[in-house]
Amino acid sequence: MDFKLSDEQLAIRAMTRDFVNNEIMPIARMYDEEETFPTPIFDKLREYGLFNLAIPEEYGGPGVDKISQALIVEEVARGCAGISTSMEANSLSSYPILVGGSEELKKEYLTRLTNDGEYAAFALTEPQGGSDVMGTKTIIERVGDEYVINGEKCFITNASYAHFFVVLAKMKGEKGPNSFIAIVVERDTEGLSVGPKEKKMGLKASNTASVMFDNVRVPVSNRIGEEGEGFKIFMKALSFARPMVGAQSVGLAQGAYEEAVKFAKERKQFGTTISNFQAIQFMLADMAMNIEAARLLVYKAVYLLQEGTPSITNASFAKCFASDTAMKVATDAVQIHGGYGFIREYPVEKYFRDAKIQQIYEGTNQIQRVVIAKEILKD
Ligand code: COS
Repeated sequence: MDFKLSDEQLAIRAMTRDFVNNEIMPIARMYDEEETFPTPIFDKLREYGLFNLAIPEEYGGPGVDKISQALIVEEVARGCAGISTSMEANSLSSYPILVGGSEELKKEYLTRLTNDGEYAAFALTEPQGGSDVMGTKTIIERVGDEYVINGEKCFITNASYAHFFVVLAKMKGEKGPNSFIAIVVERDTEGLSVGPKEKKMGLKASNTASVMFDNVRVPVSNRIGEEGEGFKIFMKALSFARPMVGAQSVGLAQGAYEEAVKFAKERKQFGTTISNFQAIQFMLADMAMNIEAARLLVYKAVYLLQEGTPSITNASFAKCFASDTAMKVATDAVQIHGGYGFIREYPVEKYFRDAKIQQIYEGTNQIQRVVIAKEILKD
């Protein structure tokens, strides 16, 4: 057993940390206030090889290993979880193609993300429910050499900027896990429209919108895998994505914790810095301990991905524990700041708002527990 990062992984982390300190920390608040999409940051991340992290070199990606991907996501989220969320939307959209796509699909769509600088969006959640994937209402029907799609997806990251969507839809008249098709849909297809940008509590640098499909015709060649494989392809994709949400939560927690330590060492009450009070020390100690535990769960889950043995349970452990930790750490970081934690001048207010969604997206933490329990109780 070896807890050491390789020299290359340490170098990637150091480079990303520098990038985040110089390029993201200073502008995170501005993007949060203005709620604009940080295209210039994404262009720079691309230049540095810190974008499209899931895509192998053969398709123009940086080809980083999974641990390095997690380290990069962690560092970027320490600066801004809105930026890391939109950054990783291309990875999330790549997973179904990497898991189940033909070589032609991989070459066409993954290289458009890398070489052509495009954006993609992962379209799973629907207005009627995001947790119950089997209850998907978007319908897909084969007509000759095409599929016709009707339905609506909501809360779709980067929808306003996506050049194409990776969509899960249910075959007309079919039921059960084998009734789904995963498919790539071009943005400019007739009948596809994107709703207005959502106004959110946090992650304001990240774009979120609905996508509507009104008799959208898509060539059969855009299907990912076979008819009936869509559900499992999307579930497998989530097993790759959830550990990275865990990494993001660790980074966010780390950022909030560092702010809390700094403030506690500066703020004076009763003639001494508040870091000298045990009430504050215990909160800081719990933060440090839980962040470390979350980080180890995340690294274990990404290590299993890297080994080619993704674990559904470990992915859910990592996502659930790390995001609960991020929420708790951000809450306590605000508490340590007292009244200053509640005003926008201090970064902990943003960490607090950004933390909440970590417990909700890519499967709520209640769903993660459902997934874990199913695996425990399986024959
Ligand atoms: N990898 C591979 N196969 C998987 C899988 C995974 N991660 N998860 C489920 N499957 C398989 C199951 O093994 C089962 O296969 P068989 O029929 O061959 O036995 C099939 O898929 C159906 O699975 P299950 O019976 O568990 O489906 P349910 O409808 O009961 O529940 C949950 C599935 C709740 C786990 C699923 O709907 C889920 O993860 N929901 C949350 C989705 C989510 O994250 N939404 C937010 C998206 S924002 S990006």
